[in-house]
Amino acid sequence: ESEVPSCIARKVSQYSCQRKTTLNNYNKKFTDAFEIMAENYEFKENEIFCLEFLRAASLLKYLPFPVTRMKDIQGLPCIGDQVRDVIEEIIEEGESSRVKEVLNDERYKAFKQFTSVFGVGVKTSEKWYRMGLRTVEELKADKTLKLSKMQKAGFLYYEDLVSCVSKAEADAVTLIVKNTVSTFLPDALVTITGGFRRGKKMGHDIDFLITNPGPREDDELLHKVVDLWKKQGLLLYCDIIESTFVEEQLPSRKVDAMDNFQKCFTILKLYQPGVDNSSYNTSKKSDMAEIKDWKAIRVDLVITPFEQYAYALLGWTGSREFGRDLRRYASHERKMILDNHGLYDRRKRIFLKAGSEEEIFAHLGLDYVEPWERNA
Ligand code: 8DG
Ligand code: MN
Ligand code: MN
Repeated sequence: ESEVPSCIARKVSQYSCQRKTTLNNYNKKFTDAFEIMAENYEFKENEIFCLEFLRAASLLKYLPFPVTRMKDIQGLPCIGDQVRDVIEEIIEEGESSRVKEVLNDERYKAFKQFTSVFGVGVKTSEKWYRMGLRTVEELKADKTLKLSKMQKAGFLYYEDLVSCVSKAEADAVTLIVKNTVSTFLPDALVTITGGFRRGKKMGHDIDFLITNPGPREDDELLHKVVDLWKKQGLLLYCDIIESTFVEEQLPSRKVDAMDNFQKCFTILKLYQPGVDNSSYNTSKKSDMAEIKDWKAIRVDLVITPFEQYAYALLGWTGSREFGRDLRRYASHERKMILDNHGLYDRRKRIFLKAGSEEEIFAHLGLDYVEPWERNA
């Protein structure tokens, strides 16, 4: 008994919200392969197979040991036939022929490039692929493409946006966001969420939740913040989505619910302290391009009413898979509906209030999982 890892001695839950998943992944070889398979199915809009591989990836990220034999995955949930085949190939051959096929697939390669542009999803990629386009270079060169404002920004800042955001950059942006918000609402609470709250050292963007304790709400806050950044020349792109929240409305039962908070998807200009332009500005710069001393960074800002803050925090902290499983667990195991605004008990027909994430886990009858253990 003492030699058997606890995750095997006890039955492993099929729900990632009942598992603790840190960033120590002993099975990257497998989970990278699964994520490529999942992405390919996402491009094909096959949600079922996509989720099958994402769930398997989450499960292997949780295992506290590297899988080396088929026996290691015996009795574990979330391992379907397709997943098992890929695992078997990787164990035996060191790599999977099915994954290699995907990586060499013309459609996958094109979609992978297209969707790396901010504002480009599967639908747009499909259209461009049918037009015979294959690479981002071809997209950039094609002046006949009708682009949204978002996609235009996506191409304009492409190189910066595909290079990941570091923890140091996230810290620098946090200071800017906190400073700006506090000039308008000194008591407002600004919290970093998303991957950085889970302890990641890199991200594709930086996510913030903003709330004002107490009764006062300010619908104008977000507009004031972005207006100031605009004036300061820091705002490269901004799309404000107004709140569509309706009181008393039942939480959304969709598994991948987007919420109804007022929010803003932005691209900010972050000046980089390391880069010094001054010597270039004084010397002969006629034949010398000025060094770019800033980086474009994707920043999401979400405004929440104070009573919904804990639910918003839980939802926006992710991971995506963790959030999906929380909602699935709530509805399948507890007859409750969870979304980023609240938790509804269908048996008691009441909304359950929560002032902290701990209280939400308690409402659901789940052990608390720390943010850094939600990397499912
Ligand atoms: P990354 O940026 O480091 O790549 O990862 P992430 O921080 O985990 O992903 P994200 O796409 O920035 O989203 C953060 C979490 O927020 C994610 O678990 C899903 C959740 N989320 C919501 N609502 C919405 C929404 O409207 N849009 C997006 N993109 N994410 C949302 O709860
Ligand atoms: Mn993020
Ligand atoms: Mn985000």
